[in-house]
Amino acid sequence: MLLLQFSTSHYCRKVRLALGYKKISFAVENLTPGAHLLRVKPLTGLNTVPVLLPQQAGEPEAIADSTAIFHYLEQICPEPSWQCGESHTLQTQVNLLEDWLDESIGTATRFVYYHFRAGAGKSIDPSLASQMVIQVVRWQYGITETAVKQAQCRLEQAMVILGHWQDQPYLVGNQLTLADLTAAALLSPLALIPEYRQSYPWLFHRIGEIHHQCGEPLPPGLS
Ligand SMILES: N[C@@H](CCC(=O)N[C@@H](CS)C(=O)NCC(=O)O)C(=O)O
Repeated sequence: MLLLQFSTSHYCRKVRLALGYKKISFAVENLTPGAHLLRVKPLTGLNTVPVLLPQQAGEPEAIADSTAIFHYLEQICPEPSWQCGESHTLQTQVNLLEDWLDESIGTATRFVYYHFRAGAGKSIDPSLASQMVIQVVRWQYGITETAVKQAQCRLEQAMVILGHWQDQPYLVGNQLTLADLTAAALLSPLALIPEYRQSYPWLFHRIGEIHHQCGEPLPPGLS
């Protein structure tokens, strides 16, 4: 299996956690943002990574989108499972959480993270090359002051919604699910931002636990 990725992308981290949890061996091909289109678009018709290439006869050539990759991995490798057994109600909760984290919270994290890296967190890498990449990303996604404020509000609400993670190891039911993997990956960029580290220590504790469980190196800020 080959994972086409950006090494810093939290959506690619989500897939690495899933592969690690299932103990599926894989190689990565790190792409350069911008130039990645030449590699990815002919395979999937989309602009985004992660893209998984199963590289096996009889399997699809390429699977785009982290959620579709999760479904594919569950199909080819059911154990260890990340489903909620027979409970349709719990599985629905997992699916809703995963979709919300993917569509809303992963984006909010991106906005807050790149805003931080361009301002108070500039010292993490003040090099011209890094700051140029950050400015391009801000332009590409429309990361303005107003949009960042909205994203911060969404994250504040998310911490309330996910608050029960403080007291229990899993977001839904009593085993690890897609919701835990998705939250651990898509909130991980916040580990570099002191305000979040101070306000939500439990979140980073859970993110660390899940990375250990999946054999994935900790994200920057926690390593
Ligand atoms: N919903 C998608 C989101 C993936 C995504 O946003 N990927 C970003 C990197 S974090 C990307 O490839 N951006 C490049 C672009 O849009 O050109 C997924 O879950 O795979």
